[in-house]
Amino acid sequence: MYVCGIGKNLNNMAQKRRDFIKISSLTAAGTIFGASYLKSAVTAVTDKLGTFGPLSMKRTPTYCEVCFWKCAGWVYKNEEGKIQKIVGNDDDENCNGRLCPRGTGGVGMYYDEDRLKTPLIRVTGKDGKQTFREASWDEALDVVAKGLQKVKDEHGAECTALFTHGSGGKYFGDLLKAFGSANIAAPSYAQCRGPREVAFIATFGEGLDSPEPLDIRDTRCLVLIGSHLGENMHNGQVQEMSDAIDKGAAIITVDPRFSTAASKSKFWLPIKPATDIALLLAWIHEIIYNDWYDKKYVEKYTYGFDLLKEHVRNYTPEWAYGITTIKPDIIRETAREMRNAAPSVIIHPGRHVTWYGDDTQRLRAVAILNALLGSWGRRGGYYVPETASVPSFPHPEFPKPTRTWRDAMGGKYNLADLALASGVCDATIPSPDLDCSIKAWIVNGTNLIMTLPDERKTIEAIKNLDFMVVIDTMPMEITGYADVVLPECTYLERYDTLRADKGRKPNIALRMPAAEPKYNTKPAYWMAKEIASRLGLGDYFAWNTIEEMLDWQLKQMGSSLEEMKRIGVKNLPREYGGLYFPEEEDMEFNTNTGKIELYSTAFANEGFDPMPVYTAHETPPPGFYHLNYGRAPMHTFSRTSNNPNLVDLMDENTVWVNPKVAKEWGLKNEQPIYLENQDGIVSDFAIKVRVTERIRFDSVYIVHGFGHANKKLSRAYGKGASDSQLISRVLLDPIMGGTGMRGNFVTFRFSKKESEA
Ligand SMILES: Nc1nc2c(c(=O)[nH]1)N[C@H]1C(S)=C(S)[C@@H](COP(=O)(O)OP(=O)(O)OC[C@H]3O[C@@H](n4cnc5c(=O)[nH]c(N)nc54)[C@H](O)[C@@H]3O)O[C@H]1N2
Ligand SMILES: Nc1nc2c(c(=O)[nH]1)N[C@H]1C(S)=C(S)[C@@H](COP(=O)(O)OP(=O)(O)OC[C@H]3O[C@@H](n4cnc5c(=O)[nH]c(N)nc54)[C@H](O)[C@@H]3O)O[C@H]1N2
Ligand code: SF4
Ligand SMILES: [Mo]
Repeated sequence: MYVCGIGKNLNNMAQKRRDFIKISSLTAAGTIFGASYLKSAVTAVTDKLGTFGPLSMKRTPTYCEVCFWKCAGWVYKNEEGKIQKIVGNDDDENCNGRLCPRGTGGVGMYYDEDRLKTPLIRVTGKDGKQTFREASWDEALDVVAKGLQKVKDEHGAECTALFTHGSGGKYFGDLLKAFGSANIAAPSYAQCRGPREVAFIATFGEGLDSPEPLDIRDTRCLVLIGSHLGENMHNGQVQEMSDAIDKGAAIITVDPRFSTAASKSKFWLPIKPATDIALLLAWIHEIIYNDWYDKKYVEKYTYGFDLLKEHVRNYTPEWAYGITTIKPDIIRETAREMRNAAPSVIIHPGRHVTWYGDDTQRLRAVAILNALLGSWGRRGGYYVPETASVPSFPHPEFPKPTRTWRDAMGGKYNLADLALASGVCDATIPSPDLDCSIKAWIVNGTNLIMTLPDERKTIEAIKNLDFMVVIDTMPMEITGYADVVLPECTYLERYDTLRADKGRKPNIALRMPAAEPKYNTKPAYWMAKEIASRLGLGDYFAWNTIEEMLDWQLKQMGSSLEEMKRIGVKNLPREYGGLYFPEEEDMEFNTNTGKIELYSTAFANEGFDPMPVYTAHETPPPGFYHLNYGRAPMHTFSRTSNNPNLVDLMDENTVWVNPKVAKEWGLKNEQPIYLENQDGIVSDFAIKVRVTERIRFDSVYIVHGFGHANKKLSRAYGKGASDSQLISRVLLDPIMGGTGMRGNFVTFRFSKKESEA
């Protein structure tokens, strides 16, 4: 397809497109996109689970933890009390009653016989080799409390840190704050959406968070810049995108790869990697110089329009063509498409946006384009979300730490609004510039070895620690380096905090156990409370049982635990009436000027370009290709690659190679090959080649989360290659410290030996 030309209007190519997508090995998920797709994919997974019982089976409410869209659902059990299936809750806006394949396959997390089964204490050196002895909970928790207390006594509580992803973060976060540290970091910020949040805060005065407040269902034009919805299975967005397509919305996909979303698009722009800012500037130029922007809106709400107009004067489509390889007429045509749909147009802000180190500026360009088209606060654009406010169970005030992670950043990244996981990792490696390097890590629900770029650095940091405890459900790579491993039961076996997501309506959802914890596993809230009481911090966890805490919270909100057990999800009325789109009202923006800042005063104050500029990035040397990576619909990061149900759908990743490149190298489909990056790092395992037109000749593509090196993962071990291992070059975003991960190049090696020679 790529050879057909740059940026073709794909409207007349439907048949070819269908043929094209058939070659996808994404099975059902790649071929059918809409509601029927979701149903068929769900059936595919549930069929693997065996027979369904009657719908009179006992059901308990939950919200999903297979990814962080947190769809609410019902867990069904058969007569013997065995968990049979999970289905979506009809009242939940995140899923509208339908889970994605991963959510349905969440049952596999519960049944996975490779799970962590009992607390573990290290017996040999910190080598990642997973040599532990089994311990009782009492002993393991004592060791954790002592390990943390020793660091506090010797270095201060500020030298401890929490890395977390998922619901346990609340409890371990409270524990750490009570202990006296504010170093709470999640890789879902500096390795994911951080640059986007900073760019939108600078422009509109607020970040987007999750779920993003995008009115996709009513949009008339959706522009996806590397957001591969359909492979990125964030449920509500995928459903709304298929609804929008059914209603005739135009999709414009900018992606060097022919993604599933591209196959559903009116326009596919196979951009040269790392050049998106040039395309965005050319679009801004077209919208402004053709007078296609929303004049009333821009006049009323924005700051810096004249400066922006001058700034983009020379960024013509012809200029961008030379950089992006997207033809000028396609740039013009797509700009017109957006303008025709405005204000019901969404330039999608993306989510995993840490690509090339200038990501905050790219997302600023995205935010500016949305502002010019007037889509913020408009139907079919960005809606105004509301969040339910859940009262905190009473506890003493947290102490104020004397130092925080910010003090370890050397005055950099002041615009980062959350802690940087990569920054806290760096601050663990002793340096003369630091008052104290971090000495103890609590790692909850994040496989840092595969999540942070440059694993060599992560391992070096860990080796400098006095103490590390890992809380996980599976023997993932990170557990191999822990002093103590605490096995958490899965989300199907526990209560958790109420889900209070933002949305068109404020809402809450309950997760409660559908089954007793298997093996000798426990919920995170219990572990945190036990550790707190050993550290003399029991007052911060003053509830006796989590049921008591939840019931207290719910009663403050006019509900009860008993009600939530029955309904699972409760949608609350909007506090300020029914307006998701206050277009006729005056909007206010929490920026320095009170306006939407096309010219960012906050960036100018910090010495950064107040308006986005394009800078060229390195291109691959001869014989090397951009290492491009992304999602598969049936897997989440590295967390599902051992899940028996999901492994049935996809058990390894492949490396996508353009036919031209395959010919040059003599590569055949299914041929196992090693990948070597620009720093001489060779993938631990061979990965099978997939020859496909769907990838540009200057790039290869692999799905993230495979290539596990831990033998205790019996299904995932040695399957495919790990992108994380090959991401050794990090392009740091100077504005907020995000770790750009797409500046890595790989070449092919026919054997592991050849590259070692
Ligand atoms: N190379 C590379 N790196 C990336 C990305 C990429 O695409 N490529 N993506 C980035 C993005 S967008 C993000 S958001 C981050 C995600 O990063 P992470 O959230 O760290 O993702 P996972 O690697 O899946 O790690 C999740 C860990 O949680 C464990 N776990 C699962 N369920 C539970 C539970 O109920 N309790 C506990 N305690 N543990 C549980 C899993 O076993 C696993 O070890 O990674 C970022 N890093
Ligand atoms: N199934 C599934 N869905 C998920 C997740 C999961 O693990 N599994 N994780 C969730 C999370 S936390 C996140 S953050 C999101 C991540 O998903 P997204 O935010 O949608 O996407 P990315 O991972 O950033 O980007 C992947 C796409 O970017 C394209 N790309 C690569 N280089 C370039 C470039 O230079 N320019 C452009 N325009 N495109 C480029 C790739 O070809 C690929 O299609 O997915 C979410 N949804
Ligand atoms: S999108 Fe899928 S995996 Fe994510 S929370 Fe929803 S059902 Fe679970
Ligand atoms: Mo993410």
